[in-house]
Amino acid sequence: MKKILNYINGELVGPKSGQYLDNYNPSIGKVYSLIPNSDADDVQRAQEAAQAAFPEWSVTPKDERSRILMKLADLIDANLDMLAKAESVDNGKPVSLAKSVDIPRAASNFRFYATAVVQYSTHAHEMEDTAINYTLRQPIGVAGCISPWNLPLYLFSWKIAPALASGNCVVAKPSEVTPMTAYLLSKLCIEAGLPNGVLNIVHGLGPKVGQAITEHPDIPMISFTGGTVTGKHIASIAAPMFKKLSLELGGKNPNIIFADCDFDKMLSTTIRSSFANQGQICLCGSRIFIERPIYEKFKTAFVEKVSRMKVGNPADDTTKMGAIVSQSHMEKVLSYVDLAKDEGGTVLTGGNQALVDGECAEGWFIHPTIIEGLSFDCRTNQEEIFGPVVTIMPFDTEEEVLMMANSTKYGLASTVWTENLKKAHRMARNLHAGIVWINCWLLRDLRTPFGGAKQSGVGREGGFEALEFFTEPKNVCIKY
Ligand code: TXE
Repeated sequence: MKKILNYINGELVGPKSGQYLDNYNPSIGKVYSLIPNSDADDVQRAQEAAQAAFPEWSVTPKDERSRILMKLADLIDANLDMLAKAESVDNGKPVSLAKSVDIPRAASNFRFYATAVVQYSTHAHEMEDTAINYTLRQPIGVAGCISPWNLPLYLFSWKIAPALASGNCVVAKPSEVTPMTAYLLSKLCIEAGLPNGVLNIVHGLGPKVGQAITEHPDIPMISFTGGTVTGKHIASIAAPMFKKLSLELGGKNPNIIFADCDFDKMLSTTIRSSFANQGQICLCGSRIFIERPIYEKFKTAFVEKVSRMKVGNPADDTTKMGAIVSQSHMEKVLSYVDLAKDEGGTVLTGGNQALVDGECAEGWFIHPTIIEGLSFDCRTNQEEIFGPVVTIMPFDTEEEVLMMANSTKYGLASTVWTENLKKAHRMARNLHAGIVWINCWLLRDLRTPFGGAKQSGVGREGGFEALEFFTEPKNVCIKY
């Protein structure tokens, strides 16, 4: 069986313990490869390699760092088909999605930061005829990057690209649920000529490898994307150590549809924003609020289209919905459908495991699910489900929908559909969220700040925000 290996000091190596974990293909429900069950010893080796590489990498001219990251981006593009297939097998997402979104976006992340770092400039503050201050932004040392399973290579590269571009070395841990493309990336790093030790990838379980990275005294910054509970745990360790922390956590995003919207555009985008990647994107809109005059029209059209969505083999180009990432996650999502029924909800379509013929007969699939009849403050509408399950609710006024939209502990993203510009601006100002999409969804400009308010996280990624996170500002004051 194929063995995934760690990438430490430029070499592909097994874990010190010699132990491996099973890695599943969720669309067939079977183990298809093995992943290192690494521990604190492997993290220590990776940290030492990164620390040793730091003095040279941190003073390598930006143009040279940029050139290597550009080459890595080119290699990702050149291997698009292979990487997309691997991502689809590992995660369960349709190969067409991996090919059009995940893998191209991973290449864009490297390309974006390879160019951003050479465009980046710092501030100067002049005190009239007394003195001039200028800000130096220096790389810090070894960065710890911990990423989740939903957009494996996409979110992994979103962290390591700015960390490397700004001159840090990295110890990274991809999710143990979807380790494959990070492993394939390590081979491309070797091919791209990334110097030994600059990037180290340690595979394994969160409580072992992730914990060891978080606790390591010589890893002074942690960039994490994942669940809010894990984020809280990481913060409780990192904060007393005064580490720099960037936390991208969960969401329970509202999708607010006014009666004056462009109905057709709204409908097709709402299908995507509800069910792309089987609803396993932290930005998916899982609570859909519809202005009462178009509630019945929306419900009929939405249910009709969603009930015809093809759930099937992710390898098939016509599949719109692939497999859920793991059996335990499928069970968690389905338990929320039971909860919704207990809370008085009516399932309009879906609500159960989908059975797929052929080689996927044992796979973990769920029909896209729409539920109505729930109050905005019930658990189903307050807790993150992170699967293909949405609720629909009518509303009458802007004040009412804002109150319901802002009622959760999360504040990641939100979507508003209206042709009224003033209303759009009002909603954008009043929504408690790090991102507001008006008449669109997941339209991403990589220069913009990305992240959430409230329990959706701390700090922002994206654009120069990430370069600021991965550098230490130093003010130099010179008296005239
Ligand atoms: O996340 P975890 P999981 C949410 C979503 C999902 C839930 C759990 O609600 O159901 O999180 O998903 C590592 N110290 N999101 O299980 O456990 C872990 O190995 C250090 C939202 O994937 O938070 C993995 O690499 N690290 C989200 C990473 O943390 C630890 C995307 C994320 O795992 C650790 C995915 C520890 N003690 C899930 N324990 C988003 N916002 O994008 C685990 N990890």
